[in-house]
Amino acid sequence: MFRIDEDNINKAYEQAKKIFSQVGIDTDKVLEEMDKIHISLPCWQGDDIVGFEGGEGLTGGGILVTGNWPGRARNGDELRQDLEKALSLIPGKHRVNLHAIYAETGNKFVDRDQISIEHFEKWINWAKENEIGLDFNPTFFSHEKANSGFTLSSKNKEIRTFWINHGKKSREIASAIGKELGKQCVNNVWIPDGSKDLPADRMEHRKILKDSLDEIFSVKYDKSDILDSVESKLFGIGSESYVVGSHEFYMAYAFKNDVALCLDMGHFHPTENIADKISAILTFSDDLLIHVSRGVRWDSDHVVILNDELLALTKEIRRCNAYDKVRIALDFFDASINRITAWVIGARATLKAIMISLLEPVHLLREEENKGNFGNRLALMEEFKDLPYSSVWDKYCLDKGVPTNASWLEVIERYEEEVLSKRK
Ligand code: RNT
Ligand code: ZN
Repeated sequence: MFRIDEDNINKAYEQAKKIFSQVGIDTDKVLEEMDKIHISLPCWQGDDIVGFEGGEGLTGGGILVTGNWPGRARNGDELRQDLEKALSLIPGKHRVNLHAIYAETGNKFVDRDQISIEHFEKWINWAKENEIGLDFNPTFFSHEKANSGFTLSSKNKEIRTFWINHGKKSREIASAIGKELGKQCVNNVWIPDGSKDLPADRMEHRKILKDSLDEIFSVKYDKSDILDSVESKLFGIGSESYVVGSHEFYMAYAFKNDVALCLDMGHFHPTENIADKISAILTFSDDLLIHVSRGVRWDSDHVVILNDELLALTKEIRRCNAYDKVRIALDFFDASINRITAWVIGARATLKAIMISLLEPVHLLREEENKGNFGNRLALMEEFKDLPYSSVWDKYCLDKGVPTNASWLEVIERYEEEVLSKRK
């Protein structure tokens, strides 16, 4: 597999360092800044969002996993083993994002309104051993009480109460995880509620959702343990005409109630880029969660790659000087390729985009902007596109002790042979 040898990586880095210093960028400092970046890996990419409840797997929710690559993780031990493999191929120290359905309840069935911190003991111990943070999500899908298409916004009181209790349990768990690990745990609420065809009453469900959220968030926790967030969506499969938790709904809710907003890159109009929204939101809020994803036609969750949308996002975070305010969580799921490969592609692409944003000579762009010379500004943006970013990236991988270039694929090939292929 493609790999530049160590000597050449070091030489190329020294060269790149000089080039970047000519445009006022200190590459050594950027490498240090990268140490402060911790992105969250979606545990659900490892098992096609099946979870450990022993049910039939992902159902409803307007999300869909396709593909049948062999080797899906079937339990907590396998999932953690796979995550460790993925993390070993990603430079830096990162986080893992859990969903409530990844509770480990032994052989006992525990419904979602009954789960508690003890069911995440193994995850917590594992996170401690690996010195990583954990994030959390209540799971409002793949459950008989979600079959009507409505959960927190359901007109049925019994159903709604069940999900409110699940939301409360999840926050309790998330804050306990944050406390245990000494690292703030982001607890993100996303619900699938909506309808395939035109509703006659859009208002009622939104009022109910507001009340349900009020109840869930009425319990106060220490913000150093938990950051609450709410995630909007434009449409999903089976909710094409109406989504209760729309962008406007949650933006208003978040600002009024001091919870963070979550923007998922795949949850807006196909030509709408969320990069422009960051400065608008951060004018009014100190926190923002981004679900880094890739929308393709009607699917909002393809594996993230280094494309223009991703670069627009990271450059904007950098230009807002907001890497300490914006939490970055990957959100994708693809079962048609090796699942560990999927994690590593998405994580490396995101980190590369972050690094490129930190290496961009923004001050020179601003200089032209402040002079009013927008032609120069645009020209410089174009010229800066081919600065030797890859030489700094290779050095970063080398320094962090992870495989450089495409050589990580050899590790996956071996793992597939030795571990995944034996999962029958
Ligand atoms: C679904 C949302 C949500 C999920 C995860 C599994 O459209 O993006 O974030 O992807 O909770
Ligand atoms: Zn998402």
